[in-house]
Amino acid sequence: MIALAVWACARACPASCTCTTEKHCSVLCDRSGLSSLPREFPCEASSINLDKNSLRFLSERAFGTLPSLRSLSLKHNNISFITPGAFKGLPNLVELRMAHNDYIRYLHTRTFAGLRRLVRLDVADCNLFNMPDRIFLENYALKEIFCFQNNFKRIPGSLRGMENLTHVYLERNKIEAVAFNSLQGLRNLRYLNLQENRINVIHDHSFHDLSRLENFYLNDNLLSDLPRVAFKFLWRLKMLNLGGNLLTNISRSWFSNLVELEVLYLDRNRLVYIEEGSFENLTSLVTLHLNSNNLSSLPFSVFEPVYFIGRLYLFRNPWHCDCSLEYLKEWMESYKLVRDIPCASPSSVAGLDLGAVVYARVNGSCVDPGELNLTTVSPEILSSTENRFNSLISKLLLQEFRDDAGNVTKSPKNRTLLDPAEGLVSGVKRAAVSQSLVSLLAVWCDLWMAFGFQFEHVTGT
Ligand SMILES: *[C@@H]1O[C@H](CO)[C@@H](O)[C@H](O)[C@H]1NC(C)=O
Ligand SMILES: *[C@@H]1O[C@H](CO)[C@@H](O)[C@H](O)[C@H]1NC(C)=O
Ligand SMILES: *[C@@H]1O[C@H](CO)[C@@H](O)[C@H](O)[C@H]1NC(C)=O
Ligand SMILES: *[C@@H]1O[C@H](CO)[C@@H](O)[C@H](O)[C@H]1NC(C)=O
Ligand SMILES: *[C@@H]1O[C@H](CO)[C@@H](O)[C@H](O)[C@H]1NC(C)=O
Ligand SMILES: *[C@@H]1O[C@H](CO)[C@@H](O)[C@H](O)[C@H]1NC(C)=O
Ligand SMILES: *[C@@H]1O[C@H](CO)[C@@H](O)[C@H](O)[C@H]1NC(C)=O
Ligand SMILES: *[C@@H]1O[C@H](CO)[C@@H](O)[C@H](O)[C@H]1NC(C)=O
Ligand SMILES: CC(=O)N[C@H]1CO[C@H](CO)[C@@H](O)[C@@H]1O
Repeated sequence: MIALAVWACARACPASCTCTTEKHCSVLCDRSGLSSLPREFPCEASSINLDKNSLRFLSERAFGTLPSLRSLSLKHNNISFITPGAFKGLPNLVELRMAHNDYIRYLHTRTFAGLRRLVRLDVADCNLFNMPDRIFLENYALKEIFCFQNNFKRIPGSLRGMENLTHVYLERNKIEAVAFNSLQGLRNLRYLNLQENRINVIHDHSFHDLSRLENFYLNDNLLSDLPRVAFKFLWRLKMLNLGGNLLTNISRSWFSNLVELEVLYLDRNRLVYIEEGSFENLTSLVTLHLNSNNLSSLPFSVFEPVYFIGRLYLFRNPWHCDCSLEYLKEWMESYKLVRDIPCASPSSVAGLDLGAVVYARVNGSCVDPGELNLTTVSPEILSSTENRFNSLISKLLLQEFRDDAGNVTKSPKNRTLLDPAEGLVSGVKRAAVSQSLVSLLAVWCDLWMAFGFQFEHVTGT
């Protein structure tokens, strides 16, 4: 034994355990095949580890009186009943871990009686259905509660008013709603995890008291809407995860006060519409996840007046790559913080990444890529049509149509591409297609045959 000064720790060491005295008296009884508790522990014990045994039952004062005990771990046993007052005699216990006891199910109001110094409680994965409202009445010091992976259908009422709580883990339960008073009084909460529940409604003012909250997980629930000012008082919020819900519209009122928010997840929803100014007050934002939604446009005005230059995730959306997205292309090029913006429309650029779309300019203003309508053109031409060329062709077409309308303002360089070069294309039904279109396609085919690879290079792919 290392230190004779605390020999008592070793002396009363239970038969199936190891006791170490390196700093404090630690009693290690994990994986020892215990089906009941040892009769006695060293009275200097500072921590006891009983993980991975087959304990089934904790009687009153199950551990006797251990005034030095600060940490007790009972994870991965088969405890199904805890007698009220089981932990009496442990007045200085700071940490109690009981996760993964699959048969606990219910806890008596006086289960944790006497644990006045308890800071950390872990009852994750215990098949709990609820906790009595007054169960934490004597646990004034409690700061962190791990309750994930249980069967709660609502946020336990016992948490209400626990002003000293800083971390609450309630992920992977069956919570269906957040009532207006569920989280009342949690003024020191920094971390709240409600992910992977079944929350479909959040009542007004539910988060009213969470003014210190920094990390908030609401992802993978069933939310299709949020109260207008849900997050109004969450001034300190740094990370908000709303991914994996059923949101379709983002309201400008939701995030209007989140001036410290750095990361916002809105991925894997069904977003089609983001109201103007929705992100305008997010002056600390570093990352915005909008991927895997149903967005076709992202008006610049959603960011105004803040010029957002953080990372922007936009992949897996059916983007409509007209001139309204040109600013995003510029962001892609100037900041390298945006990438993967697949265009679903207009058809002339469908399948291209926004980064590969070349916007034409007429007299300085951007010209939208057009819808391609080549149904009147022969199949051979259609089949040789490549997406990357569609972009270019559509622009040339547009330019040509403008010329037809009488506003010819091309530079000589661009103009030369439009010089007539008839007769090269066979199979085009001239009757249905304008003369200029024919000449254009002719030039295109000509160029394709002659300079295919160089051209491809020029179009920026
Ligand atoms: C665990 O406890 C439950 C209920 O008390 C019992 O049905 C089950 O057989 C026990 N499992 C083991 C491995 O002891
Ligand atoms: C919070 O902690 C303080 C100081 O330890 C204590 O006086 C107070 O009663 C606690 N509040 C609650 C609701 O337990
Ligand atoms: C979403 O926004 C669109 C466009 O403003 C509107 O027509 C629609 O009613 C909104 N849907 C919801 C659920 O608010
Ligand atoms: C942004 O903050 C300002 C100042 O607090 C406020 O007037 C404005 O309404 C906020 N914007 C939004 C979209 O709520
Ligand atoms: C995407 O939005 C369009 C309307 O803009 C709608 O017709 C379509 O059903 C939506 N798709 C999904 C998967 O929600
Ligand atoms: C192009 O710009 C010039 C000078 O700004 C202007 O005079 C002309 O009307 C413009 N033409 C078109 C087609 O917009
Ligand atoms: C394409 O042209 C054909 C024949 O002119 C017309 O019937 C069809 O509606 C057009 N399609 C589009 C998408 O404009
Ligand atoms: C062409 O330019 C004239 C003025 O220069 C303008 O009135 C007209 O709208 C323009 N037409 C098109 C199709 O841009
Ligand atoms: C006036 C005009 O459309 N100029 C364009 C000519 O082509 C070059 C390269 O494709 C463009 O950068 C110009 O804007």
